[in-house]
Amino acid sequence: MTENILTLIKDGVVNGDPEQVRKYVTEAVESGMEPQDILEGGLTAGLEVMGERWNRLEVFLPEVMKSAKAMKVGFEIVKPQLGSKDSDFRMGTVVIGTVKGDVHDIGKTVVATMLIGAGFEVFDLGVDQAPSMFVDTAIEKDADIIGLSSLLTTSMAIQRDVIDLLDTLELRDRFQVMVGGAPTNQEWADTIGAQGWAADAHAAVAKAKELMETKKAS
Ligand code: B1M
Repeated sequence: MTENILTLIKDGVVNGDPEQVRKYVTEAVESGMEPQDILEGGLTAGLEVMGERWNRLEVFLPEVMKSAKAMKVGFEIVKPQLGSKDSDFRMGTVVIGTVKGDVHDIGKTVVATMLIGAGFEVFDLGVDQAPSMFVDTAIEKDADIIGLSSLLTTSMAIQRDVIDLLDTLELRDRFQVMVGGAPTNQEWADTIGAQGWAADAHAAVAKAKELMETKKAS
């Protein structure tokens, strides 16, 4: 049953069919399935298929956009299940966004939602954001962590620009910087001097908690 419904969700994303996604994600939620499993085993799995097809030149931009839209319909349904319960307790404050030149927002939004679920206060700037936007908002919100998402090899350099701007403004010690997104890795994070890197949303939550410990200890 679980396998079946996840396959139907995945196929709905692959086919860019929001109604199929809505129907089976709702069914999965109502049956008590873990939101994390729906997200990873169904919704994200569908987009991964599209990424592989794109690499093989089997699909083009309009199909991928349809799939991304269908995925978002499903994500909106599981999102409340991943989000935090009302609480005054805050793990820390994160300003997150996708960097300038990059409009991929799904992974960043998943990370933001998981951080909220883990008790962080999150300010999501959206996509295509300039370094100054991250830094200004982090100052304004007195953030602990700046989270930078990049899905393109060409936009990765903007992650470095944010760190350079913090250096220029002598704010490097005030914020922990976490980077992520498909083309990034630990080596890249080390190269640009980011304190954290995470491969996926699970790892991002664990890393954010670790960065808070580091911050408290310093
Ligand atoms: Co684009 N795209 N895309 N795309 N797209 C990729 C990223 C690509 C790998 C596809 C490919 O060629 N195989 C490729 C990038 C190649 C590269 O540079 N290395 C690519 C390209 C080239 C492009 C365009 C340039 C295509 C064109 O126009 N010719 C263009 C660029 C537009 C721009 O940004 N300026 C483009 C456009 C698009 C769409 C608009 C059609 C659409 C985005 C829709 C949207 O986001 N609203 C789209 C999509 C959907 C994809 C793929 C298929 C799926 C991305 C996704 O949402 N994955 C993608 C191929 C792929 O990744 N397999 C591809 C699901 C998501 C849950 O995973 O985003 O990886 P992901 O996020 C993960 C982790 O990376 C990590 O955790 C997340 C959750 O687990 N993570 C973080 C992400 N951010 C993090 C931040 C953190 C920590 C972890 O800390 C702060």
